Amino acid sequence: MGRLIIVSNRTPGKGPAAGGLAVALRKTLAEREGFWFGWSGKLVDAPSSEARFESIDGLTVAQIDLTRPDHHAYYAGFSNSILWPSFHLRLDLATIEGHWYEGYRAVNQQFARALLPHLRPDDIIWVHDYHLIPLASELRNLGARNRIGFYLHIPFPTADALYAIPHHNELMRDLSRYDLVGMQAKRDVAAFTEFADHQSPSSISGNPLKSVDFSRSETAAFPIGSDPDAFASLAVSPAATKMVKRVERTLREQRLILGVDRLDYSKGLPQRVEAYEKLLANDARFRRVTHLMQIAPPSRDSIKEYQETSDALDAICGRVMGRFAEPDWSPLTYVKRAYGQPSLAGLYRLARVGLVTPLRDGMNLVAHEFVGSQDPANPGVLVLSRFAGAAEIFPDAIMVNPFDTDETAEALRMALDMPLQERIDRWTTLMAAARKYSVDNWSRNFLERLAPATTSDSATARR
Ligand code: ADQ
Repeated sequence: MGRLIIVSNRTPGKGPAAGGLAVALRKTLAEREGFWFGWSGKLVDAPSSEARFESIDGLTVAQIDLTRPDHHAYYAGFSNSILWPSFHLRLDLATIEGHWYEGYRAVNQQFARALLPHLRPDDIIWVHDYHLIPLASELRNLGARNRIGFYLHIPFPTADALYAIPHHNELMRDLSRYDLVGMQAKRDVAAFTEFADHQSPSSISGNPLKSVDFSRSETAAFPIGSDPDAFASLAVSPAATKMVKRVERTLREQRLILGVDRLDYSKGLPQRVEAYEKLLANDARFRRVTHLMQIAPPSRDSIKEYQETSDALDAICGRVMGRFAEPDWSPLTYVKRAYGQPSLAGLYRLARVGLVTPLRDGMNLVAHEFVGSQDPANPGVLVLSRFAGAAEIFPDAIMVNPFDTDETAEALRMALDMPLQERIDRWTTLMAAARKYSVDNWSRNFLERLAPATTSDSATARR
């Protein structure tokens, strides 16, 4: 079995891995040998294509440094001000500066040059996310013949949004040079296929994609997940219980509605608070007995649109407080900080409602983590956006259109009024789906498809 080389924008740092994804990939690496390659986090004056290897908590990591201008164009620029908003169908928030593409391409070339000397012919390479779409092309241009897979963690855009991206035809050509392209949801594969099919000879003449040959590249959905049983244990761990006790003291008998998200415009945070405001305005019986807690650590805050989202959330939280708070009751808590997984698991379990209402999301792991953390005898209810990839695998959530705050308010009412037996029935099905789509199964399925030899190796081993 060949080694596995994982490539992502950043490599995991020291200390306990923050997310389930990093834990799962580390586990896969430990089983197969190989290393994790990415940017070190350091900005330097002169570009270098020398990778530095080190062992971090038993994981072999190879890193390169980037120059400040290259990093700006590649990361804050092309990746997060063009690709992220366009792939999330927010062209209104995109800043289309075509020249950023050069920095994006240059960094991908630098990754390829630094990685190539360390590759063996039978290494399997697994590239992660929109920052690195051109990496297979750049490696192949340098002569790499390895199996290379790509996984997109965010949604794939509709054709119109894709056309708005500078150099979109090169990016599609880049995708065609992977052996396997993995997407989160069937929705994404359908959008990709529709786009790829346009290049057939019978389509509109002059289509710039006419010459892209997708015949050697396979595209399929591999829905990512969490480790729901690990969350079930974490949720009753001493660290979780400590957090739960603190919050219970201030909540008293109020029922908790919980949101946990990076502070990102794709997550629909102002709309969510507005829906809660409507719940309180429409039905006085929910005042004084419910509490919304929104945990939203800032992210990418050098980008103007992220600061504006933060301001919008500040404003609406202030408005709801001003409108409904009383000297002895506060309708919401808004915390702009990150917490460890045990604390989050405890809060998920304490919540009567998990409010996961992104306007568009690749999968949404918070939905998975919320399901995993519930008490089977008294589970909470998941209110979920139909525009999260998670909607495809969690049909037993209460599904909402997050743009329609009246509908979300009504979903909150249903969730808060839901009888115990219905909560148990819905959760049982959700938990079965969270287990089926666990992060371990995700990585195994992807790698088995990327490197079929692995399948026969493991089949032989089982016999
Ligand atoms: P994200 O946009 O970051 O991920 P999500 O899938 O919800 O969104 O993952 C967020 C992770 O960060 C979760 O593991 C969550 O526990 C953690 N997190 C959130 N708020 C936190 C807080 N306050 N403190 C600590 N941890 C917090 C992208 C895509 C998603 C896709 C994932 C994985 O946008 O659609 O599901 O990658 O592919």
